This record gives sequence, C-alpha cells and structure tokens, in this order.
Amino acid sequence: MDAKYFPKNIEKKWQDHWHRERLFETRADPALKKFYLLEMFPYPSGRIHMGHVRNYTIGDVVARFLRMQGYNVLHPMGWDAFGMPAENAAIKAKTHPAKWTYDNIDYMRGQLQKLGFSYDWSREFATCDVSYYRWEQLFFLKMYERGLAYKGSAYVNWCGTCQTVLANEQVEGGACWRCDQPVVQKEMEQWFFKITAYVEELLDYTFKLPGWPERVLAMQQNWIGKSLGSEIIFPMESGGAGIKVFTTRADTLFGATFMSLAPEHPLVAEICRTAVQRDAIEAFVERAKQAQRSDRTADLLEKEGVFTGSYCINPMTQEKMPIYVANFVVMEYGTGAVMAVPAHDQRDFEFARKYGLPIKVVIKPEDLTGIPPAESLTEAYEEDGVLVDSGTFSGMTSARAREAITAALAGREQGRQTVQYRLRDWGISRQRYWGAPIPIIYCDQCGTVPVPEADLPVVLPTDVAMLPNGASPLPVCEAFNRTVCPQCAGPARRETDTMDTFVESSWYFARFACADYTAGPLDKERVDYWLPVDQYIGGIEHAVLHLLYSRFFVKVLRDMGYVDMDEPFLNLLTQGMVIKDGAKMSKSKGNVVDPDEMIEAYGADTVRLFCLFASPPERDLDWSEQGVEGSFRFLARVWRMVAENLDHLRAAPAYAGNGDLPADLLELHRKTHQTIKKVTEDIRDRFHFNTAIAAVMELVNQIYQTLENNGKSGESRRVLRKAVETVILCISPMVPHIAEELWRCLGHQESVMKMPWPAWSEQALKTEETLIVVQVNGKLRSRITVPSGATEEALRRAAVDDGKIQDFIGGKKVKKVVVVPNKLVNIVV
Ligand code: ANZ
Ligand code: ZN
Repeated sequence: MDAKYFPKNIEKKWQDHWHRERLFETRADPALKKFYLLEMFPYPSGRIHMGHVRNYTIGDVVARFLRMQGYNVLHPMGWDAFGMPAENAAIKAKTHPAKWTYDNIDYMRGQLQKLGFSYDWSREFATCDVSYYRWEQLFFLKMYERGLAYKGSAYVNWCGTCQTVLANEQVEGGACWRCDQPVVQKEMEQWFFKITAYVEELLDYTFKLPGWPERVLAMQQNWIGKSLGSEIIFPMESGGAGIKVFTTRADTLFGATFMSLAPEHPLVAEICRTAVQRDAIEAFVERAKQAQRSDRTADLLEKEGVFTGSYCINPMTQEKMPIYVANFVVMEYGTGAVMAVPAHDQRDFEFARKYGLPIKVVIKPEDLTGIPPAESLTEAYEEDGVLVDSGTFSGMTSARAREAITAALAGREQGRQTVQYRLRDWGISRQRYWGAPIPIIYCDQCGTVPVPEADLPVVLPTDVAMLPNGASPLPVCEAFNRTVCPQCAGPARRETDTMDTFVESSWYFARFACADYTAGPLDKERVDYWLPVDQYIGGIEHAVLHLLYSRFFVKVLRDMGYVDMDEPFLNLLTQGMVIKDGAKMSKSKGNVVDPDEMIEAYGADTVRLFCLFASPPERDLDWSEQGVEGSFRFLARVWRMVAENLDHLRAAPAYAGNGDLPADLLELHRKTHQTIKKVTEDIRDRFHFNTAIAAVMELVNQIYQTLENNGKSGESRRVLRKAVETVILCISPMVPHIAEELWRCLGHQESVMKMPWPAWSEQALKTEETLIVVQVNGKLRSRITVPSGATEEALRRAAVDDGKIQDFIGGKKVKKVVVVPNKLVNIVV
C-alpha cells in the first residue's frame, strides 16, 4: 500500500470494480425490507454543479448506509431531458436539441460516476426517450377521456423571450422563472390538467405528511389557498341578472358602498352608459391587462379605476352602489367582482379616498372603542369585531354575523356559503419544440380527435431545422403536422403544442421501479413493491411546482389503477444552497466552483466529505477552499493511520471482547462504541453527517494516542484493529473509495459495502467509576470519583479542581503531583 494518500490511485479502480460486480443493481424482492431513496434528477444542462454534488452526495450516503443496515435499496438516476435550454443552445451552436441533450447526458453521467455515486445505472433513462414519453402520451389520452385533460381559452402567462406560455407556478414576482424577463397576459387556447379536481385531497394530505418539512407543507397550503366565505348577489339597479361577488367578510355587508369589477369581467362591456365612458374604460382595461396578475393584487399597487355609469343595489341596505372597474380586481379569483367596503378593507379605502366614495364604519373593536368616525379614518380597520349600524345584526360578533347574514341572504336566494381556492388548473401547453407532443388531432369534419392508443407514440420529429427566432418548428413541419383523421380518414392536422416538462417529472419516480418494462407504463407488481419513495431529497425551489404536480399525478394514476398509493414521497429532505462569497453559487454571479476541477485536485472522496462536513443538509453550505483542504488532510491522516501501522493491525483480528481491558485500552474500546452509536443515530435520525464525521475524527485522534502510548501487545492490537475498522466502516458511506481501499488493505476479501453496519454494545458505553484518594503533602484530604481508566492527566486535573483540595492548596504553588492510576493522587505544595 502507498505510504501516502493518492486518491487517483484508488478512485477509478474501485468505481470500475463496483460496476463490474454490479453492487448497486437491485431487484424487487418481497422477502427483503425495501427502501426507495431518490434525489431529484437533473436537467442535462451540460455539466453538474456543486448543488448537484451536494444533493447527490447526501443521497448516496443514505443509500450506502441503509444497504449496510440490511435494506434492499433502490437508488436510481436519470435525466429530466426535455425543455427549452436545449433549443436555445441548439440554435446558438447550430446543432440539434437531441444531440445537445444526449451529449450532455453522456458527459454528466461520467461526472456522476467519477464521484462514486452508488446508482443502479441499469434503470437509467432520459425523459426525452420515446420509450418514456410514449407512456406519458397514454396518460394524457386517459386523462382526456376522464375530463382531466381539456382545452380551454384562458389568459395565460406569456414570456416573449422564451416564446412560450408559463404555468402560474413558473412566474416569480411577475417574471419568467427561467429567463427573469417580465411576463405578460395573453388570451390563448391551452391544454389544461384539471388539478383542481383533486384540490381537497391535495390540501388534506398536507396535514398527513409528517415526513415533510413544515415549510414546504405551508407553501403548498398557501398555494392551494382555500378560503371559506360567501357568495352574495347584488341586483342591478336597472334589473336583470345581478352581480355575484365572493367575500370572506359577509359581516361587513352593511358597509359595502360601491362595487369593483375586474377589467376582464364580462359585464364591463355591457354596462357602460356612454360612449365617453366606454372609451375611457377600454383604454383603462387595456392598460390593466398588461400588468401581471400578481402585481395587480400587490399591496403597493396604485389603486386605479373608472366609473361604468351603472349602479347595483346593496341587498341589505337597499342603497345604490356605483359600479367601478378597478385594476386590483382579478378575473381568475372568486367571481371577478368585489363588494367594496372602504372602512374595513385597505385597498377599498385607498380607492374610496381617491374617487371620493362614501366610507361607512360597520365593525368596531369588541370594546366598542378605538376607531374614529369615517371622516377622520386614516386607514381601514381590517380586524374582526362587533357589528354597528348593521340593522338587526348590530351587536353580533363578526364570526356570528358572517353566518347570520349569509343565512338571511340564502333565504332570499341572494347568497350562500362557498369555498374558494387560489389553485388554478395546470396549463400544460408549451408552444415549444423540445417536448413530448400532445397526442391530439384536429379535423375539419370531426373537430378535436384524440390519437388512438394503438397509434402511439406520436414521435417528435428530429429531422427539423430549428428556427432562428426561437419559435417552434413543429407548426411548419409538414411531415409531422399533416396527418389523417383517425375517425373519418380525411385530412387533418396535429396539435403542435408540446407538454410542459413538469409532466415528465411528475411520474419518473414510478418508472424507475420498472424502467425496462415495455408492456405498459408501469409494471404494477414492481411499482407496488418499491413505491412510495421512502426518502426524497432535493431543493426547496420545487416546493410548489414539481412537488405539487407529482402529488396530483400520483392521485390520477391511482384512480386509473396504475398505482396503489395516495402520495408519492413519504419523507422529504430539502437541502440548502451552496454559497460562495456570500451569494448562491451560480453562473450569473460568476462564483462557480467546477466539481471536475475539485475532483482533479483533491479526489472525489474529499469533495464528498467537504459537502457533508461543512454544514447539516438543510442549511446553506458555504464553499471554502480551506475547508476542502481540511477534508483532504483528514483523509490523509486516516490513510497514514492504516499505512504506518499496517503490519501491526494485520497481525490480529478485531477485538470482540466484553471490555475487560487495561485502562487506556478500555478508553479506546469505549470511544469506539460511542462513535458507532453517535454516527448511527446522526445519520439515521437526523441526516447530520457533519456531527457524525466530527465523532469519527475524535476516534481517529484517540487511536493515534493509543498507538503512541501503547506497546504492541496482542490485546492492544485487537482493540486498535477494532477501532480502525470502525473508522473505516463508519466513513464508508461518505468516502467510499478510501474506505474500500483501506478495508482491503487490512486483508478483507469482501467489499466494505457488503459488511453489515457495525453495532454498538451498550455495555461498552457504560463508564465504570472508581474512587480515588487525594492527598495533599501525603495527608488524606479528599476522595473523588472518576471514570475508570481515566488518564493520568485527567486524574491530575480532577484532583486539583476538587473543591476541598482547592481549600487546602489555597494560594500555594503546586510543586509536584504524583498519580497512582486508579488509586491515588498526591499533591505536593
Ligand atoms: C368584501 C370585503 C370586506 C373583503 C372586507 C375583505 C375585507 P381571500 O382571503 O384571499 O380569499 N376578493 C374577492 N375576489 C377578488 C378578486 N377577484 N380580486 C381581488 N380581490 C378579491 O380574500 C377574499 C377577499 O378578497 C374578499 O373579501 C374580497 O374582498 C377580495 F372588509 O370582500 B372581501
Ligand atoms: Zn375527421
């Protein structure tokens, strides 16, 4: 064995060996306890980044740890391979998205292999493989049959830069999640998945996922945004159908003094009284529509509106209420109409002040003090309270009044209790090329016709030239586009929209259970064995996108009979970001550290160790080259510990006795078992690899100490060997290459990965105590209890620190301390 640690000499060697031995390939076996461990699969952008390295290292440690604990572990890897960057890159580099994508996959697979991750590569697939997306097209057809996939016209988020529609989940603060450019509203025909059909179940289960971080569940609950409230109908002054509003504050109805409609509200065009008003409104509506929806509801937005010239009637006060069009009302929520209560809603308050509309106070704090009369109000009183000026409801609390007023209206068919959700159906149409074609055909005679199942897959043509402006080449690709109608055999055209790539990532985890299956999308038997995913690991940025879509998809697949579970991911770990110089490591910040360079300089094990040691997984990880060097130095120290004592260690089997040992060996024995316990619990219960590693470091220190102090008795060799093997076993999930090499150097024939995880002995943890006599100048002055086998140094300290002894020493100078281990300390002053 080399005297010094050279990762290059061992890493590739063991990677190849593990691969040849197929150590990580798994098969469903009902006799074994299964564990499905999954990290979010990457987009093949070209190279992996440190965020990937961290995510996948965390997953790999858990996978290797659980295998040693006897689990049948499924740990697959694949590629989320459709999506726009491929198109943009292909246009720039004058290549084809398919070539760009598969080249990247080849490169990145090599990178992952260089890190020694223990994936079952036999299950690898890319979502742009026809053998994958063909099944997604089948799901689409089945969803279409069930009304869960439908085409509708809607205002959608349009990103001009990316030339595509975005889902609500993909718009962040009014900007495209991918290119950060402003998103505008555009009315378009779109395909939708009816996620709202599952809204109650999706919400319900957020309270039944104890293995998920609270933060993610809260984000999903907010996104679903369930509101209990009332629908109230306000008759038009001129008769005809009234205006329906949704409100959570029916208790404020007596204070509703005007009505606000969304610019897109269908009534707007009808009720403008004069041509002047109509022009003013049209101009206003156009302006308002340009603004992004999320901005329109933001608190900071300048409230603006235009009077329509019409009035409706407050169903309680019977007073006339002017109808306005207002920029802060959105069509997509509730009914697109809001009863305005300026005294109790801040937006309405600002609006009323601006346009001189009446403000009427109808809620006061419970003690009936506090809020000034309407004229001198400076802001709305938005809290619940007690009703005033509200007819027979005056004196009621807000909570009671909401029910009572709604019930009274219900009696007159002017209102009812209802529930609203913020969640909208999932728009899945993308006007892009590099995606799974939507299996639909349009025929002049028959209309919209689904592609028959037998005609699947609808293969994305690859012999197309990319258009320089970034628009999809599919609409102009006649070979693809022109087809015959499956119903009437007449000429027809294909849908040229492709599916959102989030559709692919909504079920890939199930396909990993049976990636080679060709008789259908999912082999029920294997899927039932492996799923749900026991532990999922990935970034928090997917909290409402991928993680919500996947939950929805699994429920749909369940209802179609493909799977037997309600939820896809039992436990979720969201790891923090990788930070450098105070900012997230990213290309745009120019602070990227390339994993390849780090592996080249230090070896994969060091990179892995640093990622694990620098911080617990949920926290951000601060990249530091010194930290990386420190990790390397530790591994080198472990290496020397074995290399420099190899003959000594190889001469005896590991100690397996009950701890009947001389003091210093007993200490090492105890430390060994303490370390096993600590590492096991830190990994198993908390994924706190950093503290686990710190514990191993302590054990290594202790081993060095014992090596220094101890002769080469048979017993010491055995205890040392046990301690050294413990170090190797405990670090083997984290730094598998060096662990494997050292393990073999000790003479083992079998891979360290096939070893059972070490167990600790409770008995070894126990510290026996010994009574020690303490003398000062030869006279008995105190007795202290210390752990048996305490070192001389520890005894000396314990004796000098003892309270009684301190009194005897007083201010005198300690000349000498004589220690008789396990018996006596004499302090000479
Ligand atoms: C009258 C009222 C009085 C309201 C009051 C609030 C306070 P959540 O909790 O989010 O469901 N609203 C309803 N539809 C809207 C739309 N399409 N665009 C903008 N705002 C809309 O919010 C429900 C409240 O949001 C509703 O209750 C309504 O204003 C407003 F003192 O109705 B409220
Ligand atoms: Zn037809």
